Amino acid sequence: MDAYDLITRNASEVVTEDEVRALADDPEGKRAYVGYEPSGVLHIGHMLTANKLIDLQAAGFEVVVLLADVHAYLNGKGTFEEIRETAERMKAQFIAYGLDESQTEFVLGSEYQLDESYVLDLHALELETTLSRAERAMAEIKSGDGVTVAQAVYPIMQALDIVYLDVDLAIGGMEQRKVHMLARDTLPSIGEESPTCMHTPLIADLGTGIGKMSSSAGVTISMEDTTEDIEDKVNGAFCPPTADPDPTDEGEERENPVLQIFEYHVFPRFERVVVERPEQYGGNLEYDDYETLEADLESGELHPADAKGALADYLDELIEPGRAKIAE
Ligand code: IYR
Repeated sequence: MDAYDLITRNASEVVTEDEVRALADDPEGKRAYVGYEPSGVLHIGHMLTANKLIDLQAAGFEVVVLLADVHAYLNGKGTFEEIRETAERMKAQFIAYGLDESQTEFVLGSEYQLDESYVLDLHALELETTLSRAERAMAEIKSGDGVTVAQAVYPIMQALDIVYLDVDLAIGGMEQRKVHMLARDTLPSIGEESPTCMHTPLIADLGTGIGKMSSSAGVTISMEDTTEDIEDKVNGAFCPPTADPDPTDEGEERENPVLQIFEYHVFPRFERVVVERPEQYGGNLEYDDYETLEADLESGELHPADAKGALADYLDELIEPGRAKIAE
């Protein structure tokens, strides 16, 4: 796989392709980052962007993980003390998950976001941003009803992080895209460059295939899950024999979350996927790429129950080191 393909694999959106191609041509010393609000334990959403960071490390990028304590505070996630404790625990879980400690810079937002120059630049950017734009940028990020002033400051700070962390590429899930577009539009007004961004897909709700999986509603998979929890959740997942299920009768779009997790979590981390089956049902199936597994599910060669069994095993393996870290 060439550097551009590795850097962009499984991305939903690349802004812009030309800009990422330029970075891929000479990745040495280039910096990419993801920011996370410290909250709870690592779940499958964190792991999806972490997979992208692992790809970027393999492509030669320097990787920065921002543990966004001030952002979590502004979004009502607790006291600073609680948030910082959570940040420490999440850092250990990221390393257990596979982010090489010697190649990853972990930064706490409060290490620089309270500096005078940052605060003055923040105010300059506030002058360039309408309240309605900040509110729109937060639509898929804010917690609770309504938008507080704190939550309106949040995306403006996120834009400024790209400058202060000196990164060449900002990564986030698709729910971050409006914040990144705000950054692209407003940073030039304070004399900074428009940042290059890349967004990873959102995985649908495991049980229904509708909307997006979230830790606050419905079923998610996290590093707190036992092997049995994972088996139960995956067994109960929506998995029709297609990657492109029909919408519901009410017209809601649906995805196949089992296939999505194979595509975005399992294949990026394992060279070969083995679906174990007794000899009487045709014996084991082996896959070197996602597309062949998808085709076999569609054709009926691979039964959803067997696909789920394999998925639970691989997810369990991915989660185990982080689970052990939490238990320490
Ligand atoms: N908005 C993110 C957290 C976050 C991301 C970045 I990239 C920042 O620079 C700051 C905060 C979230 O929703 O978790």
